[in-house]
Amino acid sequence: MAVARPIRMLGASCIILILFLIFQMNKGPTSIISKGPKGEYTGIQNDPLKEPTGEPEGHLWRADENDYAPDSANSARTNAALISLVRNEELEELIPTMRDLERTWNSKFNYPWIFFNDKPFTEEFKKRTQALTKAKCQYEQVPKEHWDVPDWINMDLFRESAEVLKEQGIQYSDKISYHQMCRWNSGLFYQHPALKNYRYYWRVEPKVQFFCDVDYDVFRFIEDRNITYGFTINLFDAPQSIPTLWPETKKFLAANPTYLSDNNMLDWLTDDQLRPEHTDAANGYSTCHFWSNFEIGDMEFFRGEKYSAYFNHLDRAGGFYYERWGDAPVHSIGLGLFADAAKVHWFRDIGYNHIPYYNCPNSPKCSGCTPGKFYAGEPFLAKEDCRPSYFKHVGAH
Ligand SMILES: Nc1nc2c(ncn2[C@@H]2O[C@H](COP(=O)(O)OP(=O)(O)OP(=O)(O)O)[C@@H](O)[C@H]2O)c(=O)[nH]1
Ligand SMILES: [Mg+2]
Repeated sequence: MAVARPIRMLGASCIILILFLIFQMNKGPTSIISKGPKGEYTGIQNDPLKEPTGEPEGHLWRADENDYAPDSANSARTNAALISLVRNEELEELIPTMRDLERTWNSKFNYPWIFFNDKPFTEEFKKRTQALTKAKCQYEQVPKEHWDVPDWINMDLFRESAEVLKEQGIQYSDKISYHQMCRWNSGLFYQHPALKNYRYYWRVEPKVQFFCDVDYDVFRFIEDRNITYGFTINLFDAPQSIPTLWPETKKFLAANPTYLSDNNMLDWLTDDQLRPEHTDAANGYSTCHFWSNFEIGDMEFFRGEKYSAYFNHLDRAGGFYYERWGDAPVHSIGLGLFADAAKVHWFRDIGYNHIPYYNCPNSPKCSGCTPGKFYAGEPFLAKEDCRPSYFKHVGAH
């Protein structure tokens, strides 16, 4: 018996619809990562920064409701400072950065700026930076014993290792001051006498940019929530710069097993799924880190027994000189092991750039960057984004 044509068409449509629904149901959630022809990670997909971003939840301290006058003895400010290690020669690059941060945030809250240098600051540096803010500026020299290469470092070995790293394309590996800077930022900045009475810091580097109006006191925000550390960008590192960092870390952990936090971030530190060859080359460490040219944190964490002992262990091992350990992986591993993961905060609302990467939220408070754009430059930079691993293992709080 012949079936009428419209009925045949209807039947076919139903079958196609059912097949489509089955396919959709089995497809699983949309992936956050994109992959290349060999299945390799090529960058984030569906960047959460494209979704509208507002202010964080809960009570926020505002400049129009509280006393944030620069000279007020009873101001609402907590004991915190903006800190910057910088050279006199970087003044022209620091000025636009200071202007950005003053315009978007600090002109409302007037936290002091403290500048650090291994050399004395020039009068011009002092005059021109103080002119950019109503807040107090302080100029400090790094103590010689914090900056000098420690006496247990063999300089011949340093020079030989630097050559090898240079051949591997590791930037600044033969520049001794770069190693000194990384070591100081890893374990000595918070020991500077000028920071003794401060608890919270916001690290600022010359040349970085800030894009969004932030209308709440970020230091009060982290204090109220007992946040240990805040970041904007999560990146992979060059494994050749840190081959023995993870093996040294494992030795330290084996000797101090009780130091590990109950709610640690080991899964993120040791992820071997996103870029397995990186984890392999770094001997078990994914190389994922908080990009430390931006950090807002609680120095009590770094001054505490666990991180101090960890830094001293690493310092003695020599990798700040024989390799090119950066303060970013060292801080990040310290936090990942000893801090409570719930107390690490992604400042998704603070629009930020340090060449070549961005944290650019989709918010009417921001201008000058493209929401969700992670890098400027060659497309290979996309795969340096480690956020998919961080979101997977730690979350996006
Ligand atoms: N006073 C002083 N500051 C330094 C020295 N080396 C680096 N810094 C500062 O330390 C911070 C990090 O140095 P950068 O040269 O920016 O290192 P980086 O961010 O890894 O490299 P870039 O990608 O070139 O920015 C910056 O705030 C510099 O101004 C130094 O020898 N003396
Ligand atoms: Mg820099």
